[in-house]
Amino acid sequence: MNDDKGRPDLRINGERLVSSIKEMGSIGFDPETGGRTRLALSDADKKGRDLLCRWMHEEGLDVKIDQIGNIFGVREGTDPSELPVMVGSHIDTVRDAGMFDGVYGVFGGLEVIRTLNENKVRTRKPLALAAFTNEEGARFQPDMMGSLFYTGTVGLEELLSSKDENGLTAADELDRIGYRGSGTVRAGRYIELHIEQGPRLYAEGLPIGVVRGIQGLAWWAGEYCGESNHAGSTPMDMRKDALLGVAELAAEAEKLALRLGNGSVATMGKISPKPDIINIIPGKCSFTLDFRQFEKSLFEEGKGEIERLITACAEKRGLKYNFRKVAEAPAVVFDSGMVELAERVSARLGLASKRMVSGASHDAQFLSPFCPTVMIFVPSKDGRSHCPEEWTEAEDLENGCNVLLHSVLELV
Ligand code: HGY
Ligand code: MN
Ligand code: MN
Repeated sequence: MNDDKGRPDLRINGERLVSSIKEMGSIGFDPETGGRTRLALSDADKKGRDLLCRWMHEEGLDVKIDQIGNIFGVREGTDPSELPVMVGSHIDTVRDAGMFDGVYGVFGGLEVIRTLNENKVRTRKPLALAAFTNEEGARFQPDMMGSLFYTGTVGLEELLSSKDENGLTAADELDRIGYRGSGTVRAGRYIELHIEQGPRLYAEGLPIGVVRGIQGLAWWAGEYCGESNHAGSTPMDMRKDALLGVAELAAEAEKLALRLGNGSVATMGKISPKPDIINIIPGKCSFTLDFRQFEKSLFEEGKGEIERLITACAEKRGLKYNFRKVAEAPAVVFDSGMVELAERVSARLGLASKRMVSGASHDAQFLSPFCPTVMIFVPSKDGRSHCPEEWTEAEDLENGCNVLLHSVLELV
């Protein structure tokens, strides 16, 4: 059946989409926390990859794995000289994650392909489904490793030499789970469907966000070194407490984000005092910092200030310090034609949308300079994400996936 412009008037199968997301959500599930953990290149990530590849094969896709473990499934078009329209996201998770972050974009893309297949729709251009390696950066930094490699932004050797906290390299883990390949698929355009992971769509009761850009992200890992000593017998004015220096740094980073304003955010997500014992003054303390901002000059100012604060908070207490930047993704503005396409399709489907900037980083951030790119967001209940409470209603998942389907149909 076609619409009045001759386009196939299809709808995706919402129940099938939700059941696929739930099946992936059972991999790495922890009943105690209610979350699931599929850190990149772990056994759980391998199980998730195996499931995705099986489903890709069942849809007749040509599955290719590249040198960093990115998975591509290609549905061929009638004109082999055309570059594919690519859709996708990631299936790795943070620790104790919800089931939608990343998976929605991958299985939303798979649902589009299933819908085209069951309706026997042939397209001129190929359609490629991508699952990028280590988008989250929860185990190996930098995050968005798969798209950094795919777009040639960072070299393979540098990425593969990244170590997790146990000293295991990405290269060894990629080999261990059997996902180091040699294929690739070039994208002509890229669309990433994702949950918003923030509060705006849910608060405004809007079903669709059309993402016009993504804010810049910078991550650091550092360590302060002072002196371990007895908690009872060391007077307060004779201490070199590394944890206190880090605590002050966390508070200063918050003040900085508030002072810069304009959506600036700063987070110390991880600290690790040593020896981590109740009656010992922490002689060492490692930490991470995450700073984000959309506007270029404020992003630059914030990054400089963070590095100044790391130095100042250590020196104030006579602590030694070291730190390095472990990830950086500049802000991007998406292709206006792709943004307008997603808006037009939403309106045609009777779905209200708003243009927005993404607070979270995504592989689309690196695909964007490489080929015309856009993202489609759906609401996250109460703006919760990167936690077990992450939730998106089935109707919203279905709506977003229909916007993806019809955006794809206009491009292929
Ligand atoms: O935005 C994030 O923290 C993630 O790496 N995508
Ligand atoms: Mn994600
Ligand atoms: Mn995430």
